Amino acid sequence: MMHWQLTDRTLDLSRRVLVMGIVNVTPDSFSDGGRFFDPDRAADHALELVEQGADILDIGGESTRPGSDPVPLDEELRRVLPLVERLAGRLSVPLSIDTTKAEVARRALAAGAHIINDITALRGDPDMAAVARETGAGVVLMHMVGTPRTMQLDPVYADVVAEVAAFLAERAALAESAGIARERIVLDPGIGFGKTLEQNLELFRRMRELGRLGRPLLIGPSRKAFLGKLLGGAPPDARLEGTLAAVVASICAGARIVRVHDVAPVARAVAVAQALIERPDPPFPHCVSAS
Ligand code: HH2
Repeated sequence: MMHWQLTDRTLDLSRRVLVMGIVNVTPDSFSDGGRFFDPDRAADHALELVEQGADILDIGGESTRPGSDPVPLDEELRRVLPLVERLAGRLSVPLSIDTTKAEVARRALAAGAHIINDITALRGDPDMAAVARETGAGVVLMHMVGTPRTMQLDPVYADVVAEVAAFLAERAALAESAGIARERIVLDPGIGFGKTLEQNLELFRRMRELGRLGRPLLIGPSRKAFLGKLLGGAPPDARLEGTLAAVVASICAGARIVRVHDVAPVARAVAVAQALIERPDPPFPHCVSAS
């Protein structure tokens, strides 16, 4: 059985692939910057994503698109806290806070969030591990080379999959030694974070190797630039079908959580992919079955 333990509940990852819906309260996110910057609109959008089938909401107040600059603490708090306060207690689904700052995580968790999604895998803020330990939050540890400002300049790997796997194993071990229980940790290879098109594709092709880490995997391919490149330069709003294909490929490779903008179509694709793949008898060839 595969479970993810959060502050006040446990998510069962063995039965269903979970859909994490993205709520960006930012003026500059790469695909939806500015659309939900207003707190009322962000809250409406969050409720809509839950109606569409989101199992988790991931709230972010800092864009991490390639080339982006960090947002000051006060500003990030101003963006995300009112939304967490408004949603916590009103929703049945857990809330994740997408931040690299321990103070943002601490305040969001105090306001009712359940998960810390840290794209630096606890490297960005020396206090983040303590916040996770003290609150009992679920934690997403993601692979990234450098920072969002620099990560796409010239990413070089001898073996991208082996290096991502080694990094995630090391960060998970470090988190555990800092007192964060194993059951609280989910790993993410960080699609598009310091990876060329070829390196992203190799991560998809060999994703099942990351399953050998023995931890639940979260994959975030939604509307990302690698899809635009595969689709002849399609802009973010023309990458839905590409996102669906990447989601299905991820599920086939064993991913248990997918982080996406387009919750309704992804939830439908996930339901069908799971029905196809996870029939144990006979199992769908070449895919990893959780059952
Ligand atoms: N991708 C983005 C942000 N946070 N967190 C995890 N764990 N995995 C991801 O792949 C991931 C993430 C980037 O997407 P988005 O939030 O839409 O864009 P922006 O950073 O421009 O707000």
